[in-house]
Amino acid sequence: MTAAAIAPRPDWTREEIAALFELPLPDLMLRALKVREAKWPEGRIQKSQLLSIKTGGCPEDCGYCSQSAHFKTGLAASKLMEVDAVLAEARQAKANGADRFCMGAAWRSLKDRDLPKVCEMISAVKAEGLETCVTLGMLEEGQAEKLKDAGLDYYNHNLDTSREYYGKVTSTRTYEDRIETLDRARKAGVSLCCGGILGMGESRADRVGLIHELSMITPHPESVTINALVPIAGTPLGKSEPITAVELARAIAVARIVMPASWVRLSAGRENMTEEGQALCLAAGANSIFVGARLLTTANPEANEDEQLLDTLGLEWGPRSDKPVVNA
Ligand code: SAM
Ligand code: DTB
Ligand code: SF4
Repeated sequence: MTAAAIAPRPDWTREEIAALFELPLPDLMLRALKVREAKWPEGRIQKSQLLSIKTGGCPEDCGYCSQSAHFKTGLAASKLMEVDAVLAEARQAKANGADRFCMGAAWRSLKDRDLPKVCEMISAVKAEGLETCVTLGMLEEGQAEKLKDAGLDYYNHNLDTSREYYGKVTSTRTYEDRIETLDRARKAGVSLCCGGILGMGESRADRVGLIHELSMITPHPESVTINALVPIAGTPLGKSEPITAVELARAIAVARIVMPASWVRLSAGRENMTEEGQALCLAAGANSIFVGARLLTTANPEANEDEQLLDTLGLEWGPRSDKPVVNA
């Protein structure tokens, strides 16, 4: 199949996406691998590294999150970090081979009073030769432009699940609020990193709904982040039935097919997965992971474990220049 035959489409229907999920696993994987062959012939794995620049005490009630002030999770809240400390972490990430550095804050929305410091962080990280990403909650008009001017490449803002299931996960904001912020980032020329979480008690139909919503963002988010729930004791979703590796791999393969030119990241949850489970997800078309021993507040595999994983699979890390093949 040529790259041109696999142009991103904004008009996927829920039925088409549901039908992909229903395919026998090898057939689904084959479809995903054809996309990979046409669009990502180098087949390398991109490394992003996270840092929580402002931890805990969040006024939102996302039922999966260690950082919500609504739940007793035992996490200590802290203030916005200093720029120098963030820069030191970014340098360390670069030395570890990461090419994107994502700074996360446990905020409902970005306050103008914090903007100058966050912009300083972005500029300092960018000057190190890293791609920059931030996830700061909702954005007001005009804020995304300031972040962009500071050197922001990506804004992460997840839809998390289907529109129908969203109210079961979070009550303090709406799906439309999320989409509005995504629009604001896009309008300012910032690339989008957007995805969701699997294993929150949602149904297959909700997973279909999430990917359908992502596919209707035009153009598709440049990065699609697929998280497996990291269960947090004390949160409403802390005792959810874990997603199986096969279902996670299916969702990744479907995302790879539906959003062929997007980076698809096997995101949170790898710490609780076997090497075989991760292998299945990478073979299904994921071409990015979070590296570093910590995500935001929870553990992630150590660097040597990831080296071992890639070695076992015969995969290589991707340089920043790796880009999808553009359609003729
Ligand atoms: N407060 C901002 C927001 O919610 O947009 C940014 C930080 S928030 C922690 C970033 C994303 O991390 C969430 O949208 C969610 O998809 C993901 N996340 C948070 N806790 C998680 C968990 N326990 N397991 C998996 N993903 C999680
Ligand atoms: C995303 O989709 N996953 C990352 C990033 N975007 C910000 C966050 C994962 C958080 C996992 C739980 C924690 O470490 O607190
Ligand atoms: Fe706050 Fe983000 Fe956690 Fe929701 S996911 S509680 S908005 S930090």
